[in-house]
Amino acid sequence: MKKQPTLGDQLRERGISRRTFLKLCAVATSAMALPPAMIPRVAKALEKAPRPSVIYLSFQECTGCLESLTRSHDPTLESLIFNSISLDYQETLQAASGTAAEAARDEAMKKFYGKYLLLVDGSVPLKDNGIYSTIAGQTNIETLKKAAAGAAAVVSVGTCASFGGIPYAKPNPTGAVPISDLIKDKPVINISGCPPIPVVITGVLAHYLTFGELPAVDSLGRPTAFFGDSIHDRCYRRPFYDRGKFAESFDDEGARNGWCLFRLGCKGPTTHNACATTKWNGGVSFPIESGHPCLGCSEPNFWDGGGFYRALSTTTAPLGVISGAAIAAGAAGGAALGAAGRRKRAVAKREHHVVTADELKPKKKKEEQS
Ligand code: FSX
Repeated sequence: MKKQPTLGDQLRERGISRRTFLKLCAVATSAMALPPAMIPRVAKALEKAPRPSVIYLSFQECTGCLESLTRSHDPTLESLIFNSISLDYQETLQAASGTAAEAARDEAMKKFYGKYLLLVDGSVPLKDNGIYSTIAGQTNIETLKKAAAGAAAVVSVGTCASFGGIPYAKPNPTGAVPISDLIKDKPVINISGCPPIPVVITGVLAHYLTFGELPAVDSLGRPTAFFGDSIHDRCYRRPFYDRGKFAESFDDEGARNGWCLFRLGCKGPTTHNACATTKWNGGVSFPIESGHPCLGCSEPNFWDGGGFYRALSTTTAPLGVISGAAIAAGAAGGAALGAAGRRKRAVAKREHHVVTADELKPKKKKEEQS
């Protein structure tokens, strides 16, 4: 039987030098959020890695996820991924159309049965037997179940595929559900975000290429390397929050001084993603750095989670009370998060609960209370 060429064989065939290969490995290592000491191990694993077949399906979505992936801000990593996988079906990118496209997908599914990686973006409509989204006469439910049956693992790309996203928002007219509601017998990883961060998608793919398995995930099935911290945890405006300095409108002194956007509705404290560290557009910036609050697009129910410009805490207490508390906390010399608040935040971070500013505010010292 003919030996399948490894990734190393293929890169050599394309004239990629050892030096360039090691550079690619360094980029992939950093994209996987691994320390530089891992570069030799990554190089060894990638050298021997087989070239996996990837089938990419799109259901109820806006194509923002694919736009994001193809604009990965690291062209080196993007080319590594696209050179290293065999992208056997992707409706938007493939040259084939009509029957030929479906035939190519069926062929790849047959040839690599049990081995291909299935990427899916968009949610799946269940209402009225799934008639609200069909491709080539097949409902999304049928297409997904058929493709997932032969997949080694499934990657839900974007919030629609991970948690339902926009189609799932009330009143959810198509009965949309996320992929993990339908696929129970395969590993499913969620790369949420509307759209997801390109380097997070490529980082997960690089991990799969290197180690032949999906990376470790959090309680919502997201890779912990990228979703382990909240935006608030890593936000460069965090010191202003801790000192109780908030922008009150988009054009006030606070906004001009780059103060915390919490009172303008920032969902950073309850949102887990890597925007504050990887940033967007080649590491240029991210929404908060551009002066806009985080919308919380990588969390479940983000459309139905309250107004984008309403402060998180207003659901549990009047804004004035919260602001007063936060400002009082700031006056306490930057130690806004008391021990109880820190404990609460640590538990919330671990379990991804929603924590309001009320719960984070420091408890009054005993002598102050008496
Ligand atoms: Fe959803 Fe993606 Fe938002 Fe759009 O494919 S996560 S609507 S960016 O395109 O699915």
